[in-house]
Amino acid sequence: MAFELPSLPYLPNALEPYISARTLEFHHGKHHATYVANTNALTKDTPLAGKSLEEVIKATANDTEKTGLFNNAAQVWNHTFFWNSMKPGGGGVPTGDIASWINGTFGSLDNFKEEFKKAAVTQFGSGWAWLVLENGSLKVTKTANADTPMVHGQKALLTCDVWEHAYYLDYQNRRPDFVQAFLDHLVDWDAVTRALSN
Ligand code: MN3
Repeated sequence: MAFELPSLPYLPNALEPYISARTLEFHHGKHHATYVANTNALTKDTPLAGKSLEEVIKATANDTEKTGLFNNAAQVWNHTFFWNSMKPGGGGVPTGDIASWINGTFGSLDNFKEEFKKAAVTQFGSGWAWLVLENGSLKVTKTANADTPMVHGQKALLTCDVWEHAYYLDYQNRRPDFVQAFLDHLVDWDAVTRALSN
């Protein structure tokens, strides 16, 4: 069974003015779709056909002959997770256990946002900023290109795509402004809570 491009969990214009419909349509309909098509082409008629996306990612993570497949499969997963890290009317203040965890780990929500923003802005070139669970603790990380927490023994809780295609149409070179808008207006804290209990 081939992999399929998942639908966006909201309409393409739902995240405006922070992410335009034009950006989301290109990002989901072209970039994400291409990663899905490439993953299908590279697994077709191989022993990895029929495996889950997570299985394909873990099986290829340390195989230098499968870098192309790893990059595409991990990008499929990362993008689906990114769409689900956001919601219209997001941002704001988390509640419940995740709020206590954030405060206990980073001191305050503002400190967490500063640390996440720093990771996002200092990722040189393409990549991702993450909030992850590692050995029972919250941690802010960044990864390059398609790299993804699951191959580093971490559970992803939240991510922001900092490849230029994620923000260039709306923010040009102003990555810090995009990340600030993501944190202030788009983060779905309920999705973080769900990821934590998965
Ligand atoms: Mn992207």
